[in-house]
Amino acid sequence: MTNRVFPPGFTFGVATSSYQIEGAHDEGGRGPSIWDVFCRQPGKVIRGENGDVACDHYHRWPEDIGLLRALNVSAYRFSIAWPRILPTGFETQPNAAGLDWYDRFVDALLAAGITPWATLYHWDLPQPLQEMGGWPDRRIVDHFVRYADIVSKRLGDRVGHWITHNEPWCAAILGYQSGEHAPGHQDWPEALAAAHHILLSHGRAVPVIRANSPGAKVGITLNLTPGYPASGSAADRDATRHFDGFFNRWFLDPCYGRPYPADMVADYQRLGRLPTGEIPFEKPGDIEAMGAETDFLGINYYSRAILRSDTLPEADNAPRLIPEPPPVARTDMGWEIYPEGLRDLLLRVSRDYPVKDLVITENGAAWPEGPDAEGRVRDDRRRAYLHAHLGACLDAIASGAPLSGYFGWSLMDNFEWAYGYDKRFGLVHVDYETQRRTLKDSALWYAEVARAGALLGIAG
Ligand code: IFM
Repeated sequence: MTNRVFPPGFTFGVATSSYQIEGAHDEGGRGPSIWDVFCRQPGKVIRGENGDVACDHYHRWPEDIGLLRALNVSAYRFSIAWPRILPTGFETQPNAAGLDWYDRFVDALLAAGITPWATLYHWDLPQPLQEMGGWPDRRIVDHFVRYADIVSKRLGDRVGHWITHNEPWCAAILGYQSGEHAPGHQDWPEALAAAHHILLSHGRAVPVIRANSPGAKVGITLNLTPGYPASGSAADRDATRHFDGFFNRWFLDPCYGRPYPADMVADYQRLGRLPTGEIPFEKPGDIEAMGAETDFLGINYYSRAILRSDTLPEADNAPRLIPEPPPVARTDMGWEIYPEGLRDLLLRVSRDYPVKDLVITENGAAWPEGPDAEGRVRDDRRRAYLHAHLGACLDAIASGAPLSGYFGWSLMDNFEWAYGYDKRFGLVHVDYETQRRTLKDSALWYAEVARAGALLGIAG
């Protein structure tokens, strides 16, 4: 049993992103993003839902800052909508109304005693930049750096924590390979080029942000998923190696100045995802630029993967040591609940990479509970999920991981991308008809944890 008290100064926060909560899609001079366009294509998002209104945070932000205060969080992670700042991406002058909105918002957070953590890119690319070619086109790097420069110049005197990108794996792979996310392409070479340009734009933006925001902490957020072989067979171990390379190392290695993992380059060449020979999108100096020194690594953790080889018939493989997890141990997303994976991941990243500081920038679970007859939201499963994962954080800290903060996903129910409004990740329930917000039981419990700086029990 490890100490159940968090280290002094540990950051307790909650997180959101612009497209998922803001709404006001055509107000304040905002231009269309790839998500506005994607949502309007039939069959891409459940029931054709979109972020036009979402949680109407653009108008209701004072009330939402009240929610943050009720949660006792010391930090709030939000993202800036690129098309509010540069509506087409190509303007020479930024959109004043867009910058003003975030300026006021940051001032109000600070006045409420809440530290702003700003993410520059959480997937809402201005649509005209996609028409130029989007993330697979190398010119996007300069566009992102210019956008990062504009925003950090304006807010850098007050925002001291910057995250360049949220989950490059999702933006590249879901956006350009599986097509589940905007812009909905299905093309491996595009996806790998997109990943490269996202990571390069991160590395190039880091010194620009530092110059505009002296003393700021700058980092990137990766979604990492630890893989476990289903058995000790060579085939399952190899499947796990490949999964880890695809999901984790392809992104972690360049962020720490290492070339793309050689085993994965070979796999991608063998699978026809990369041509043989030189990596076509990588230019001299890119790896050094991508490895720009950061102050922290943001990790989003939700679940693990259990890998069973598909190169062997089941009967020829070794017996499973890790059985398929039962359906009951999953969230509404179908993701296995596996808090030990968070501890393992934190320790593995601290061992394998020269990280100075780790922050869980997202962790949470979707379940559908809404207010009962008394107006109370009894979301015991979410509370238990948070309790177990915060416990895993404490275990990792006790074993030496340099973890300094935890942001629950999400402040409130919101637009869950291709799942629309079906999946509710919020600590605060949102009634989308009335926009009424209700703190769930998990929020009331998390507020006490944040106040005490200790992992309180969940009985009762
Ligand atoms: O809602 C998303 C978020 O935008 C990025 N990370 C995962 C969350 C849950 O799917």
